[in-house]
Parts: sequence; C-alpha cells; structure tokens
Amino acid sequence: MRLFQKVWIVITCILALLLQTTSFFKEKLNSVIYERELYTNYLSIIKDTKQFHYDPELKFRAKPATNSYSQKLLLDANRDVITPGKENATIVMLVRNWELDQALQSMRSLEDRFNKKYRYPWTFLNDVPFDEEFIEATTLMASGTTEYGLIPSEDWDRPSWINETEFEQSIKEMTENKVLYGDSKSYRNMCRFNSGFFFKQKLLQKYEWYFRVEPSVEYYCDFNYDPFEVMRLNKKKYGFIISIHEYEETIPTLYDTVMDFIEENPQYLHPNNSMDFITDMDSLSNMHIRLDLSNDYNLCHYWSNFEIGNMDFFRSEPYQKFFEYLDKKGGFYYERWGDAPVHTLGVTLLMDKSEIHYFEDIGYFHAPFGNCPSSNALRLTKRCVCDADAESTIDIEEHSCLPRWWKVGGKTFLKDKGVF
Ligand SMILES: Nc1nc2c(ncn2[C@@H]2O[C@H](COP(=O)(O)OP(=O)(O)OP(=O)(O)O)[C@@H](O)[C@H]2O)c(=O)[nH]1
Ligand SMILES: *[C@@H]1O[C@H](CO)[C@@H](O)[C@H](O)[C@H]1NC(C)=O
Ligand SMILES: *[C@@H]1O[C@H](CO)[C@@H](O)[C@H](O)[C@H]1NC(C)=O
Ligand SMILES: *[C@@H]1O[C@H](CO)[C@@H](O)[C@H](O)[C@H]1NC(C)=O
Ligand SMILES: [Mg+2]
Repeated sequence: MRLFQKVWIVITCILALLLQTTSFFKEKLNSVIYERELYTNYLSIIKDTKQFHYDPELKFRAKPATNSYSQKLLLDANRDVITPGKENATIVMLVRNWELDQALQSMRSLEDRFNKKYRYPWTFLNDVPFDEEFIEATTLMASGTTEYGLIPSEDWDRPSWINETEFEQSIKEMTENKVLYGDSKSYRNMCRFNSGFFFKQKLLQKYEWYFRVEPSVEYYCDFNYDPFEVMRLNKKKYGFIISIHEYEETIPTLYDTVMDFIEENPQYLHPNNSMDFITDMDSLSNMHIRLDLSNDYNLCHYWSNFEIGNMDFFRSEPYQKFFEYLDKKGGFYYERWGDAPVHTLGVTLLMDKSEIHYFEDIGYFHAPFGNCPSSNALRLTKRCVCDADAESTIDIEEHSCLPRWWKVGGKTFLKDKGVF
C-alpha cells in the first residue's frame, strides 16, 4: 500500500470517529434539554395545582398513616386461596329496595376485594319487606349465604312519647336553615335505629361481629387478611377508617346530654377512655378553620358508613344505658343526632382506647371522602386502584380528625407489629 493510501485511511477513520462523537453529544445534549423542559413544565403544573405556602403550623401536622411502611414489595402468595372465614361475624347492610343497583355495586366491590375468599354471610335489613328482585339479585351477588330482616316498627318508627308539635317545629327550622337531611323524617328514624337497634335485630343476635356496608361504596384495595380475625386476636372492638368533623347544627345539645349522663353514671366512664380525641382543640394541620364551638366537643366523629365492630359492646349495659338516656331526651327527633357521633361518643367514653382500631390500610370510598393508603408499596401489593393525592383522600385534608386520633391512640400500626 502506498503511503498516501495509509494516510487517507487514517484520516477517514479519525473523521468518522469525530462525526460519531459529535452526533452522540448532540443527541445527549438534546435529550438533556428535553428533560429539563419536561421538568420545568412539570414544576409549573405542580405550582398551579398545589399551592405550597410555608405555614409554620404545618410542622405539627401528623404524617399520613402508611408512611411507616417499608418500601419492600411483598407478594401475597395466598392472594387467591379461599379460606372460609371462621369468625362469628356477618356483613350487614341497611338498605331500601330502590337502592338495589347501589347495593350490588358495594357488594361486588367487597366480594372481589375481601369476601369471596372468606364467604361471610350477608344480613340485609329494611323497614319494609325486601322485594323479590332485591332478594334474587343480592343472593346471586353474595359468595356466602344471605338473610333478609324486617325491622319491627318499635325499633324504627318515631316513639309515641315524641312531642309532635316540637318535632314538626324542628323539621321546619332545620329545613329553613338548610341543614343536611334536616327536612327528612325517615333519616331521623335511620339514625336512631343505627344508634340503638341494629345489633338487637333477630337476625344479628347470633353474631358477635359486624361489618357495616352502605350502598354505593367502594373498596379500593385487596384486604389480604380477615379483619374480624385481626380484631379478635388483637383485642379490638371498634374499627374505623375515616374520621371528620360533624355539622354542629345537627347535634346542638348532644354533647351536653352525654356529659349529663356521665355525671349521673360515673361508673360507666371507662378509666382508659379516649376523651381527649373529642375534646382536643389544637390546630393540628394547616387548618385555617378555627374551631368556634359552644362546648368542649370538637365535633370529631368516626364516619359510621364503614364500621367493623363487636356488637357485644353495643349490647353491654354501659352502652345500653347510654343509648336509653339519649333516646329519652328526644334529640334524634328534636334535633337530628346522627348515629356516627352517637357511636363515637359511646365508644370514646365507654370503651378502652386500646380497643379502638384505625384500619389505615383499607382503601375505601363513600362520597365525598375516601381513604387511599399513602404507601406506594402497599398500593401495589394490595392492587389498589386509587389516588393517594386525590382531593377526596380525606386524611391529607384539613377536616380530617385522624391527627387527633393519633395523638390519643398513638401512631402505631398492627402491620409494624408483624400482625399482617
Ligand atoms: N331501609 C331503609 N334504609 C335506609 C333508610 N334511610 C337510609 N337508609 C340506609 O341507611 C344508610 C345511611 O343512609 P344514607 O342515605 O346513605 O345516609 P348518609 O350516608 O348519611 O348520606 P349519603 O350516603 O350521602 O346519602 C344507607 O345504608 C341507606 O341505604 C330508610 O328509610 N329505610
Ligand atoms: C308539646 O309541646 C308543646 C310546646 O312545647 C306544648 O305546648 C304541649 O303541651 C306538648 N304536648 C304534649 C302532649 O305534651
Ligand atoms: C356468636 O356470638 C353471639 C353473640 O355474642 C353468641 O350469642 C353466640 O353464641 C356466638 N356463636 C358462636 C358459635 O360462638
Ligand atoms: C390504655 O390505652 C393505651 C392506648 O391504647 C394503652 O397503651 C394502655 O395500655 C391502656 N392502659 C391500660 C391501663 O389498659
Ligand atoms: Mg351513605
């Protein structure tokens, strides 16, 4: 080969190499610029949707519940194995015939996420007889057995000793003041029934545990365990997911009435009660709402559309006396006392606080609020379909009472103790 040929080959090689590297760097540079653009764009979107202002009070806000989970992904090898539940328990739904579609939606969700593996029986309750269509469809939707109960009139209807004049007056005033369900007579029956009578129904007497379900709710994640069993083994008696502030205009005298009851019956107040949960007035979050209340009740209550609990607590003497006292005062009709604050006050004052359980890992939605576990690992392994940052995710919102619960009940999770 001649010299100039060798030189030509070397020069060509160097040129090719140079061209190669410049195009490589150019590409690299372009992609960096592109990523930066994306990031700037992303930041500007975030800035528009989330207004992060520095707020000194934010420092004291408790972290979302599931932060304590490790990020390790644990695949549940048994996730499709059927192990029929052995607990003395039923799933209970109070529902009207015309709510069939909504009832089926809730059933489908709970069956898929939990009950198809355990086949706990369903108990349906109604103040009028269930129709054939309702019975047929719900029977087919359930993985286990179903039973249908008719609520006796004395457990549902307005008692004769309620003064009609005062009752009509309350309906009128609450309707004028646009209080939620203030105009509804049946809603008042429902609240009184759920406060003092559901656990006395004939069909429920044979059970110790209940899981309350309402129409149109959704369970976002797999359960991965039997909550009845977890509660029994861990000596829990009342389990909740969502807790928020109640509308004060529905319960103006409830708290004072409860305090009168405790004053007259101090023996029923549990020595290890969780009174602080309902009286703590601290501003825990970036709460711009200042609590301005007429008594010591901060209006916190466990939302009762989801409950897993022990009915023997409600059947016990302390709760029975507590309910009878409230019932005689007539506030279910002269005001519009809800079963959620009534259950909450009962549980708070008459139960050991170590028996109350926050189900932080159950994804749940009842309009307009829900709970979506904040741990990404948990959402993946439990096959959750929900958005932990959605506005409906209550426990990152300021009207949640969860931080108050953590202050009182302690921020410990069964998961951390290796329970499930
Ligand atoms: N059988 C029967 N069930 C009722 C009646 N009123 C309410 N319920 C049920 O009681 C539960 C609570 O009633 P909801 O209407 O859901 O009341 P809420 O949860 O406070 O409010 P929304 O869900 O927002 O309407 C649900 O399971 C209803 O199906 C009634 O008059 N008869
Ligand atoms: C009902 O209440 C009204 C107004 O408080 C009172 O005038 C009336 O006597 C009461 N009726 C009964 C039967 O007690
Ligand atoms: C289930 O619980 C109820 C209520 O506590 C009780 O009466 C019943 O005997 C229990 N059944 C079984 C099989 O333990
Ligand atoms: C009271 O409840 C707390 C919180 O759950 C618990 O740690 C404690 O052991 C209970 N105290 C008594 C005396 O049972
Ligand atoms: Mg509801």
